[in-house]
Amino acid sequence: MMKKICVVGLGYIGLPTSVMFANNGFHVHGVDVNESVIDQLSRGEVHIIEPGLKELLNSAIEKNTFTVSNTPVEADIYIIAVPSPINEDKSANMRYVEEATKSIVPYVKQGNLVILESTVPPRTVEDILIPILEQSGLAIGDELYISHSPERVIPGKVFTELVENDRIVGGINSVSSDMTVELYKTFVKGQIHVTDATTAELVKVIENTYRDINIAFANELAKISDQIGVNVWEAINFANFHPRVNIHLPGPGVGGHCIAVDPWFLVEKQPDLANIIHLARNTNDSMPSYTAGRVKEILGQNELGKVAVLGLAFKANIDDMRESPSMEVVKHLREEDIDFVAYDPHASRIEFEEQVASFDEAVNGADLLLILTDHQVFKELDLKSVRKQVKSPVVFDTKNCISRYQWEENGFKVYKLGDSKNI
Ligand code: SAJ
Repeated sequence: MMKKICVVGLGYIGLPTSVMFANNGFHVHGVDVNESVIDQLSRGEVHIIEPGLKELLNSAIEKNTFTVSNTPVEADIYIIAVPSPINEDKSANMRYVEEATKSIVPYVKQGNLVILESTVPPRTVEDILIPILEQSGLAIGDELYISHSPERVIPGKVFTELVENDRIVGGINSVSSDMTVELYKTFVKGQIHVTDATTAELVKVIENTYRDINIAFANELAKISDQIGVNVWEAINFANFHPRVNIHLPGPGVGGHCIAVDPWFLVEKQPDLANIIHLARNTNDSMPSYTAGRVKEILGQNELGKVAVLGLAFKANIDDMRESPSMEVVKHLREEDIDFVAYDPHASRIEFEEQVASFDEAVNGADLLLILTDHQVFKELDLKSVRKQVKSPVVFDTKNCISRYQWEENGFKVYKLGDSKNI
């Protein structure tokens, strides 16, 4: 008898996870509160750009192993994969996790397993999920099993990483862990590491916190290098030849709803102890205004006017502008009354007044090209034609993604974030 899984939350984790199980011998019922998501999925359309997703979705629909609606159904296993954002004041917003957990209480039965996949503050399973699921009347740990198993995938490589990456499983007891390992073993080829729920919650958060702190270190090095005649990119590159050094890369800020979010969970939990973690967050969040300040200096030094902002997405070659440092930089340029237009080749729609729909419209008559996202297309520009389009040939590359030599060969003055050696 085909086991049934109910996945609550069909975002960039829940939907790929659903279609992965639906193509690996399970019947999956997907639940989302967003009616347009339900409508699109019912028509075999996807609201997330991810290689392989549409094909896997349609093969599951054809096999009739994937259904969607806005309410849960009775199932053997429930997976909660809803957003776990932070509020304006950086506190954890667990509303979606709470609502999703409450929504399955009327359906859970003896012997069911509930898995929380969302990235959450440590102790969420113990302090939020268990009290809610107890309302089902089932004995938690004996009649209803619970675990946490977070994701590590990155957009663009989700289906490879879902299978290849090691996975961590944290059950409230060993039966819960064993059932969860059994489930993921159906497609996970990476090693599955088992621990308790709270440790698993902490592991996921510290993976991203580790990255945030290391990016903050790189950003601080960029600021120092801007003052002492060093090119930070050259220095980091050479330092990383040390067999045990892996310094990350500077940039105009840290975006996305993971690295810029998860460390705040620890700051909120233990504000007096999470000092380096808090300072790293503030350092990374200072980069958009630092970048805007450098733009202002460059404009002043060269008596320049219009800026063409190139790159709005929070990372290369995707269209996600939510939580993007570029949007923060744009806000600072506006506050400084700097004349600018903005363009992103992956943007699916115009989201603000100064945004333009084409590269040509952005660079025509520009005095300064400001590269904020290292999209591949910015590395392959026809520099001879760009040189003719701009009013002044000056570029400020905050991601070290263009060749100084090539651009200087084409008559451009090249600035780079953290490089006061080559100006
Ligand atoms: N960034 C830097 N310097 C760097 C690396 C990244 O400034 O050296 C910036 C990027 O430009 C971007 C932000 O940080 O704005 C986040 O970039 P990312 O490459 O970390 O991308 P995410 O957030 O999509 O993926 C991370 C990954 N976590 C780790 O690498 C530890 C991914 O494995 C997680 O699954 C994901 O967060 C998540 O969902 O938690």
